[in-house]
Amino acid sequence: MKKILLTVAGYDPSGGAGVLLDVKVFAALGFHGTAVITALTTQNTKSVRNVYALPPDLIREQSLVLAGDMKLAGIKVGMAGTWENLKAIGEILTKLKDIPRVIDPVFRSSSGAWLFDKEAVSVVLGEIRGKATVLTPNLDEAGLMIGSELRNVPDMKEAAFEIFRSTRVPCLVKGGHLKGDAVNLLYDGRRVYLFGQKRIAKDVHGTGCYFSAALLCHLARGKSLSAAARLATENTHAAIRGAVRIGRGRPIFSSFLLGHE
Ligand code: PXL
Repeated sequence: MKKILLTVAGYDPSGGAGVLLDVKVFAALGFHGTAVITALTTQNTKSVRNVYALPPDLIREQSLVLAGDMKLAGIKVGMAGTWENLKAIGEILTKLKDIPRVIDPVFRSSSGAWLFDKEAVSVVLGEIRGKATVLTPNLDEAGLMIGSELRNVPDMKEAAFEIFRSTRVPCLVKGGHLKGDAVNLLYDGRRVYLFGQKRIAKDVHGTGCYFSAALLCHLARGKSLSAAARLATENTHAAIRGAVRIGRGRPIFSSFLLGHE
């Protein structure tokens, strides 16, 4: 039987990000995917129209009903929607403390729409303290968490240190939006690791979701955090190559044949 992973995230009807993408990545890497939805969005490959967060009790109920039945091998948290939802998710993460837990702190879409309470961003650090295996902010999200803009690898390193100091959770800052090559930086509380890839000139929607979902798969398979981060970086790079335009907007991950042997 396949191991079971859970994603707690938002619903993007295009399938380009959120729970639909996560479950596809889980399946491509050999897992059964389950999904608790935190918010519905209306969007297409061009932009996000609206975000409708679900109430925190509904997130609690979806998670408890599921976890009461089956053994989960790992959990990934994506878009929470609201501060109240993040608190409910925090309770779930505390209950599931013996399995790999990846938190991708999604605050804003690439097209600029807010996917989380703007006012609550700075207090997120306290809520997730000690509750995860790794945090995977992108440049923008890490910058919002520490209150300064990140432009280069030294900035990413400082941000990862500061985020680790205040959360006690290892931090991987995704550098897909850097100028020049894409470099992911991991600080696991002891060492800094860099995972670089040549930039592919393609603005793909859902790369952050893809990376954190793949990272969870490798952790659930028993890889160390640095080995899992290296593999997930490679998977994401291969997948970006294969991304396609299914609508009139940005390319998304649609074919799952590449890079998943
Ligand atoms: O890529 C961030 C993201 C995550 N989750 C959902 C989204 C988006 C961006 O649009 O819609 C559901």
